[in-house]
Amino acid sequence: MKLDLDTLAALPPPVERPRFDAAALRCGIVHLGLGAFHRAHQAVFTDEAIAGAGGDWGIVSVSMRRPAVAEALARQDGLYTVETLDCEPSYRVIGSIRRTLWLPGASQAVLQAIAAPNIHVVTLTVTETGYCLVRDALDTAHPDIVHDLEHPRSPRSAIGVLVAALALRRAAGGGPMTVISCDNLAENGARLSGAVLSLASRWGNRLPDWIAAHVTFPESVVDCIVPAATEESGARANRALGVQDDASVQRESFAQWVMEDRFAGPYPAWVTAGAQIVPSCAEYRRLKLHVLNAAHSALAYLGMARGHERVREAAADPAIAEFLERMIGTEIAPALTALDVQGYWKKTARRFGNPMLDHRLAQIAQDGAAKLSQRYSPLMLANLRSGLPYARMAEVYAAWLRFMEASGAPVDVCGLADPVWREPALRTAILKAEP
Ligand code: CS2
Repeated sequence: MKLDLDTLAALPPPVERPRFDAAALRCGIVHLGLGAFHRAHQAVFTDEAIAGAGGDWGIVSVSMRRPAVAEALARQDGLYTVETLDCEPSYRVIGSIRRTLWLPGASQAVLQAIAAPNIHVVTLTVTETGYCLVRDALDTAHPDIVHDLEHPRSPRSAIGVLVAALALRRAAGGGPMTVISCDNLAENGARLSGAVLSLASRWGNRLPDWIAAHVTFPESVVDCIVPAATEESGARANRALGVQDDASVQRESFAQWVMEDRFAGPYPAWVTAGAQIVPSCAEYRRLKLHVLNAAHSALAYLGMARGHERVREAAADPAIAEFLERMIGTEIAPALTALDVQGYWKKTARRFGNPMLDHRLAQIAQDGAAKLSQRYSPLMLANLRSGLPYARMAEVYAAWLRFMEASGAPVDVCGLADPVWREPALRTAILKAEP
């Protein structure tokens, strides 16, 4: 027996079920990037918003690369379990994802979904590298962008999808739309809109003007620790449900979603689900990116070098704990003036220590060049200019370089877009840092 709309009603009582009629729900959102984070975060906020305030806010969720999750969810009528790992694990079936698509197999359906009049919001989790940026501008040499320039109507990148879909929406006389990046990039809304407008300018016909007049790209800050699902976490969910779920995810109980108040049209009652809609995300983003995410990357590279496998093990290593305390106290906090860095870090360190979470350092170590350039680079440049220390931040870059070397992929620092490599003092500090 598998999880689907037929088996939903018979799930054992401790398992929470959607508090709305999932079968009758219509869609109002398209999401690009059907990974575990989306299922554990935006889809849960949306599920809660629908339960609390109603509305046709089902999600059409698009898998950008691999078909497996889209197919598993399709077999399960879009239903899947979120396992929340606090003192006691708890299980909740989410009903907000109503339709799944696999971009390479259904690009026309994806574009039509975004252009449809019932869709008011597009959200994205396509990772730092999915924006195809180089030095903050669209990388027109990126293979996916090269492809999308040649085949604009069957795009491969998230940027290409948005541009083609917005062209279609305009042609259909479609209404305004809000596009929300949910990735860990500074000013993710402005970066996304810059990339979209830049690609749209290749379409001619004043498409950028139409986009500028009809589409907004609010900044958003997302936070929830979502270790990749494992065989064990899948088996725990199946045991709790008593039926098979091939798309379950695990996460911590904490979740935050802060959005800049710049909506072009209607959107779900996410605030009733605990999201914050604020005039500016800057302070939330600075703490999240330069404290939590920065510490995560440090734990990944320093921790793996010392033989650790999981975040909580690396965080409990006294040498690493002291390194983090000092880096945050003497290099990061002074750069983030007027923010309660120490208070935020205390709470974050507790989350990292969660004994129930098996968050693997190797997961965080992925895409290091893009992550470090967001998490550390702006602070290192700022500290260099204002005479503040940056040696420990440089050590994290050095640990990343050694990690790459050990994995057989040595890095040509001169070829990297991150501006730290173009500052001789920073480059020297990194290359000279001892293990
Ligand atoms: C992590 C993030 O994998 C990583 O790089 O730092 O995914 C982190 O777990 C989330 O941003 C927490 O909200």
